[in-house]
Amino acid sequence: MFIDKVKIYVKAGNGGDGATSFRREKYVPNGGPDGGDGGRGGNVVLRVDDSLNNLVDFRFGKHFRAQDGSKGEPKNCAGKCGDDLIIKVPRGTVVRDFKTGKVIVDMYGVEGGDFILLHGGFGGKGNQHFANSRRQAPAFSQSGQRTVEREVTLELKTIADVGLVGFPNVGKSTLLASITEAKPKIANYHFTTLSPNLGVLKSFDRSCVIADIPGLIEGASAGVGLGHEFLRHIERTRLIVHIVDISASEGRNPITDFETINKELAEYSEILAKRPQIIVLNKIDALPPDSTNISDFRRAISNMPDYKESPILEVSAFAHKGLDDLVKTIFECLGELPEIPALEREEFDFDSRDTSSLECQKLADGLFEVRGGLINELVRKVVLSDDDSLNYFQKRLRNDGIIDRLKKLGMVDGDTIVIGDMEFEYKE
Ligand SMILES: Nc1nc2c(ncn2[C@@H]2O[C@H](COP(=O)(O)OP(=O)(O)OP(=O)(O)O)[C@@H](O)[C@H]2O)c(=O)[nH]1
Ligand SMILES: [Mg+2]
Repeated sequence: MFIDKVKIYVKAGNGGDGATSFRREKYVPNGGPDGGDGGRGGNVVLRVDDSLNNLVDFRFGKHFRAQDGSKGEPKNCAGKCGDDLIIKVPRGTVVRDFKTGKVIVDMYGVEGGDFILLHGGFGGKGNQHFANSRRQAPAFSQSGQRTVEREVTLELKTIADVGLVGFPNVGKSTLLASITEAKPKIANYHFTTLSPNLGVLKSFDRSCVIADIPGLIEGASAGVGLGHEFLRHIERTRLIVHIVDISASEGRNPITDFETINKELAEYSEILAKRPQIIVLNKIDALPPDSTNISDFRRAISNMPDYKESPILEVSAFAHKGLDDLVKTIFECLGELPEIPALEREEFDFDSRDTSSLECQKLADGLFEVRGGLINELVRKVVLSDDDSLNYFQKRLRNDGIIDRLKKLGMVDGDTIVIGDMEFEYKE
């Protein structure tokens, strides 16, 4: 089974809570605070694995959660950090935010092969940090930072230098098998190839990767046949080898075939349609002796401004004719073509540590609730058992516009505000 697009759920680990504890020693009746910090939550890390060429491993396991950090402990012992969760992906994987479709990372361009997709939450501070001259026995500590789950899509865009395109049955797979060590399925019916095949073409000290994809037909862009989804796998190629059955063994006109495929390429992507092409006229062994197909084709191409400079080669993939010239031409063309760059990250906020969402709601008369990352962070940072902090907290509620939003919902003096598992009264 070939899977090249999946949606997965990812969550970095929560930070561990800080500990509240006091030293206990013989002959020391009131030991000072010694609560250790919570551990950091594990990161979600994407790692390139060059032995993978498919996303089939994601078929069942779609939820990925890194380990939470452990709680802090007495005696100033910090909690253990959560383990990172490593997700292995093929090199050509493009990762997008599911909701916006924006690119988070193109693993093709990741140096070293590891990318931190989501960072684990910070550990909370233990009570030892909150002691000062006025407050010698702080009975509170900070909670760890909570992380939220995100949805991302993984999309494989195979990495190859050359892409083979053409109608079904024109001999794409036969050509791949003739010039590389790949052993694709070859048969005399349409859509023999159901998923991309890769082969490495070697000639003296040079080598390149060739991708053979399922055949296209008219209307592929509208989903006819196998559709044009597989063109994703030749998007990164620098060169297209466009194969035509010049013997017209199935009764179609080779010139129209050529135009139809180019039209489908353009429907998929203007950029792909402009990629340089080598035109391969295959099945010359099957041409009737008096056929004018080759000269007709060459004449037609010489009148197509976009293609008249394209090399045209006459071959028989089946009978191994003309293949040396083709291989030579492929390397000559590739020598002049730059690498296709990796996709750039698109600017947008993508973080496991939600510190900005805010939801205000009226639960009942005189009862209002505030939820979301913004308020969670505020609660976490402000130590509520401390009077100074409580004042600061109310000030922040005012400054961040939360009080105004609640007032718009009808809150008045004396009403109750619920935040997480605490409640307090609103005073004008
Ligand atoms: N006579 C002749 N037949 C060929 C040649 N190349 C391929 N064929 C035959 O054409 C048929 C289709 O070949 P494939 O290589 O499977 O064609 P394809 O383009 O990969 O087809 P799909 O995977 O269905 O898109 C097979 O029966 C091949 O033996 C050739 O040069 N000459
Ligand atoms: Mg094939």
